[in-house]
Amino acid sequence: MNRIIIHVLALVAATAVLGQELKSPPPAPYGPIPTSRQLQWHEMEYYGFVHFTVNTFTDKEWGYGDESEKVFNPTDFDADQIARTAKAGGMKGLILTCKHHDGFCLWPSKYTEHSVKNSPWKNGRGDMVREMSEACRKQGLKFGVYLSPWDRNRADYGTPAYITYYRNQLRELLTQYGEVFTVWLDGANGGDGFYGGARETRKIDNRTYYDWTNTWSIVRELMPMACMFSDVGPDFRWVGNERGIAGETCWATINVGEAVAGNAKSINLNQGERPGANWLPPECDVSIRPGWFYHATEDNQVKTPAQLLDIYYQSVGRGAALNLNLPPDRRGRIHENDVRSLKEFRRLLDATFAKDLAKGAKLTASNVRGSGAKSFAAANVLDHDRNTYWATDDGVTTPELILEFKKPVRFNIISLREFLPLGQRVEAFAVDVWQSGGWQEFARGTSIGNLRLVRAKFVTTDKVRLRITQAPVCPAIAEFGLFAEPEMLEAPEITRDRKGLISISASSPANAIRYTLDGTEPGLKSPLFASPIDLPQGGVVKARQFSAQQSKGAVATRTFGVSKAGWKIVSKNNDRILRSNPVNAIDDNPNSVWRCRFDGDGQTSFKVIDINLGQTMSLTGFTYQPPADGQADGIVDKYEFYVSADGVNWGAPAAAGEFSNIKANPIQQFVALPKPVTCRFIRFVPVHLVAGDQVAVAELGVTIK
Ligand code: FUL
Repeated sequence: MNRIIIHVLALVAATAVLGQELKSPPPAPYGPIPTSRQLQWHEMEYYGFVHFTVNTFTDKEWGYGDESEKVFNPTDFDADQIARTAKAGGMKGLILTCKHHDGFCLWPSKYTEHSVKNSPWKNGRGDMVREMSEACRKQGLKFGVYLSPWDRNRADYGTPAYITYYRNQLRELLTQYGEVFTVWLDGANGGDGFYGGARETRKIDNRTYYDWTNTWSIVRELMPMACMFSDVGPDFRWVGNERGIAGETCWATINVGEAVAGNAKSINLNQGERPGANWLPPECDVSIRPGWFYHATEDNQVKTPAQLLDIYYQSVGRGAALNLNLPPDRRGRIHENDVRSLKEFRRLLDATFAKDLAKGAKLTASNVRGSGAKSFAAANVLDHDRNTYWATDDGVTTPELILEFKKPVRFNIISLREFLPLGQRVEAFAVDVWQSGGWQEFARGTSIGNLRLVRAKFVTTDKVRLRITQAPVCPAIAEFGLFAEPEMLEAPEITRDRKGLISISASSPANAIRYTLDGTEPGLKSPLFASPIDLPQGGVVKARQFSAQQSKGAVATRTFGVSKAGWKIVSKNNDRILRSNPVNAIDDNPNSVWRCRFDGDGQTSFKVIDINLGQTMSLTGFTYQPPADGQADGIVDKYEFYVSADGVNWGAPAAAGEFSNIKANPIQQFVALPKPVTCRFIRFVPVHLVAGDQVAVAELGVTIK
């Protein structure tokens, strides 16, 4: 009897809810909407890359494809340490470079000999893809695969046979290693390579050669919930740079049109497009170090926790996903410096987002859909559930929501999320705070999408107002939060002037700066910075601020080559130098750029930049820094480097080669000479440019023994 009553009551309740829902159905979706696999991917927000291959042992960013399998020999590979580091850093998954452009496979593929099976690692019996996938699962991380389409090792690259090879490998990866959350399909292709000994340049038509539609269908068949990356999807897109930064306005939608991977110039990858025909949200990929692969020379250039936070706010905080690369070193472990930085980054994130100050606020919405229907109530924005949302009646596109607090709250971050199954709806919003009896604008923005974090100056208030200021349809807001970052002193700025003197500047004169020159972290016992430091041989400078209360700030690190104080440009070919001053190339200021005419391929004897170093030195390497203005024009990607005792006799190049991946990642390039050379003059010869007809040099430098 009782059971019947309960059933009847349940039925009555259900009908009431249904009745209310029928009166106020959910808003109709707007524009393109995400698939269920994209929704799953959106929830990840932050995961990592693991770049590991022969490059780790040859100190390259792009292997040529002719590397012997014998060079691949990690001395202490530890998949668990890598996965643990990622987990401790807050990541939700890891994507391994199972095969990079050099073609070397980290698993014993049955389709090639160019793999771990012919390496000394575990006497050829190891399988790194297996170890990494298992270590990820142990840590509760999802596992993803990077399988480079460009293969500089294969003799058949460029022919249909290679496509069959590629697809066979993809099948191996998707059938032998359990669940895969992402398949990362890179668009890079620099043309030349080993190609089974042909050593030539092979141009493929990236619109047709790979026949992507049929490769994608393999992924859909074998791993239906895996999301695929390329410049243009099909599931998520590249953000257009390798700095990890999405546009301030960043739409999940875009018009793919005719664009293909490696050929997506026609569309705005960084900001997306609105209106856009495709739901294709961005992933921000960036390395924790300057390069994608481990180089010991970059041990002091690991991004600081503060830099990682800036990236987080400009990627995850703009609706994109963050894919942060952790490159294992030659042991096969994540280096201590990277572990330390990542851990502190995670601590700062947790300290910020563990407590939502909006919780408990009294809410007043200017409108709630269906005369206040519970399923669309404003309270849904505070429940930390991305599947419930506040929505307004159709036609109410610019509503307001007021949060009132019993006790004032102090915060500097707001967070907003839309209910993605209904599409990206909001085009602009603002947040006001109640100050001295009136509303004052605290922040404003455009796109929201998966997440929008606005980081501003701290404010204390007892009333906050969210205003949706532009939307073509009624909004559907899943979350609204208020957070406070732990206060942290910024890293000081370290600069070196033309005379070679190093200065360190504090953000406030009340703070003390302490520094080290031996690569260790500055502490309270480290020397105080009082006057410019002379560092003629170059080296590593680390510095941080201490407040009057002795609380310590973020560490700044800069690595300097030999001081350029006594250097002179002695190129005779001034007729070829365009208006900018050649000194810009040796003034230690990467923001000033020397541009001069370039005569193109084959003109390798053309002296572009000759420099008198002012004294005889024993050089171990040189550096070339391209401009960081985001323009490909003028960036050198093939070079020759000469040395001379007298500036007259030069001989054969001391080094020649490519600056690989410099187009997508225009960072300072370091070239180690095969053996140290004694000289007083150096000559840098650009042999090929990424684009344009003017060479651009932000800085040239040298390293010595
Ligand atoms: C690029 C590649 O060329 C780089 O080497 C790196 O793998 C990066 C993530 O993608 O396109």
